Amino acid sequence: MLIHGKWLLLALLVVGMACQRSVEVKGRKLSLDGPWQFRFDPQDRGLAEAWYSGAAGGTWRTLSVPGTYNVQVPESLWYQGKAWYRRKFRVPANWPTGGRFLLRFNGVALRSRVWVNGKQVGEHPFAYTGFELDVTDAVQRSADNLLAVQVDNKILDRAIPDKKWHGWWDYGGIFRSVALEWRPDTYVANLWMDTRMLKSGWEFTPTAVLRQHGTDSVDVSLSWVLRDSEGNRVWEKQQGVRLGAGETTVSVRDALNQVKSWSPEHPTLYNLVLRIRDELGNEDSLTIRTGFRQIETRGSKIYLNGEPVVFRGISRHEDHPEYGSALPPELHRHDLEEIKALGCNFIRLAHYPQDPYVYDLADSLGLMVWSEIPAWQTSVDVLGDKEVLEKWAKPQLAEMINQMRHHPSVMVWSVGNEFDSSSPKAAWYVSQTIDFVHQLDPTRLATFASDRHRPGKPKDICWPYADFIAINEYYGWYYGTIHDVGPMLDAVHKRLPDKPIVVSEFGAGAAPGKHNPNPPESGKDYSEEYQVKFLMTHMDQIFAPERQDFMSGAIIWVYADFADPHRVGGPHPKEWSYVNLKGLVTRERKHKPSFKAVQQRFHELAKSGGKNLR
Ligand code: ADA
Repeated sequence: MLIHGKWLLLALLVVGMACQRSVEVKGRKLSLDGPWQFRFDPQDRGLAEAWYSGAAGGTWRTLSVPGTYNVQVPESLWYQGKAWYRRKFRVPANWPTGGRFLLRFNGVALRSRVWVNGKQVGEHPFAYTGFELDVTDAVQRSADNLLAVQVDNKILDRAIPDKKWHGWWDYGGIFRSVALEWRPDTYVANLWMDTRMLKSGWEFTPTAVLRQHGTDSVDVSLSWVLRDSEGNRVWEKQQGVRLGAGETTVSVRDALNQVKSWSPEHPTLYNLVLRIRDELGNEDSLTIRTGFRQIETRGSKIYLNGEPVVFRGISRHEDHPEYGSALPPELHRHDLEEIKALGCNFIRLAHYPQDPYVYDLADSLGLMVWSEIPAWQTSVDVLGDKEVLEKWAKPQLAEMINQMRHHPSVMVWSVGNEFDSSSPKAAWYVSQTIDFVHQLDPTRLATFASDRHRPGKPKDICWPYADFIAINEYYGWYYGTIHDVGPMLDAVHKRLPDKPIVVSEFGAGAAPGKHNPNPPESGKDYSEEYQVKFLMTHMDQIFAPERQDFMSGAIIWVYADFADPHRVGGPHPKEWSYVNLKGLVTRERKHKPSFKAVQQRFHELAKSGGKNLR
């Protein structure tokens, strides 16, 4: 079990299984979190001067990992460029001989290269998905090893995200956990379970990726076991497979009558264990927490486990003044518990894959998840480039899906946010990426968030490719009045009557303590009262009984205020420069009045099945 800090251990004792990490490996694990040496490299000298080698002199300071240097070194808030981390580690003496050493990084922003003992062992171009490097050939067993990482948070021109990205801070550094893992030569590299509702009971398809490092084929026996949360065995299966060198994907399919489904109201979880044993008796196993769920669209509605579902959602960034993007587990837990208490059944992880622990929390608390790659307002010239699709979009989507697909809470994969979806280049991107997502994971919905819905402006032409229409709207903030939402939704529905619609963003800024007893109907008022009025009026229209046939929910922008390089000048309050103020809570998580107002409305909506009773 992977445990982060004392607090989680405590919580584990209190609520038992609800706090477990969702992936458990049988091998050995050495955490590499803690103090690392660190050095900025603004002139990009590190590579030529071999800062990855033990001989690299110069001044290195100590920074704690996970962390982001933009926050840990206050004068570097705006730093964009290269920086280096290094630390020593020793393989624990009691670890088995032979086998493989894997370095596992949960997130290094924005891009990274890794060396062990002076040898480059890999690189990773994406900030928000994890990566694993097989470092067996570089690691020494009974001496110190030097691990060095070059990071770079300079934004690239033709990439995802690209230079148009300014939606949140481009925090750099090793901002999520790092570990060294030992596994036998043949091991379970990934495990998930797809599920499908039958007339009675569920069909399920446990699937594993097995990795075999020898050159010859080996015979391996597989033992699959599914247990309920009390540890009772509800299903098992044995099988033999012959594995060649490299990766093999193995699936079994079966059906069960007596299992409970996963839903936000009853987030029932199961443990799936795959144990493998080779001819020589070497064993490995991987355990995941999983659940039985089905999300689908039929006509203009979304269905969860065969019943119409209405999303009561909120978006959330990974951001805090003290930690930047490197939130400690207790803060992730705090946020997701508050979001649940707000009456949400849905969370949009905006605008990038978040810490694996966030998905664990969503599984156990009962929050449906929207997970997205950071194609944030990406230029359509970039999105329309075949090379960008192959190098930045597909692999980033594949990493997100392969790393998070075992979570029963995940319902939506998003291919991006607010690019110019009225352009044919964007339509090509959306059709290609949504096809790709469906091929990889046919059990989830795929979409993107669109802002091309304003009357008289160029129209979205990408919606036909998406499983449902997701609309980011700010009527009464950036344009129009707070009363324009309903007519816009009706117009979109008229154009595409067979697609469900979800409002994927709506929000207004509120500066803490700013008051206006008579808030207006439009404009950037920034009072706490206007934020409440804006959100309530929008929800009146979105959840109106006459829109029930095509509306499947609303996702508020945003849970907490966050650092945003774009929020400066104009009507934006000076004392809140660089802070996006659309949170229901401040960056420090202090409630604004909107929190209570939304809580009351979401609880009413939960009771009425998503229909306004007012
Ligand atoms: C956009 C964007 C969000 C956020 C929001 C805002 O819709 O998708 O990331 O920046 O605007 O606050 O204006």
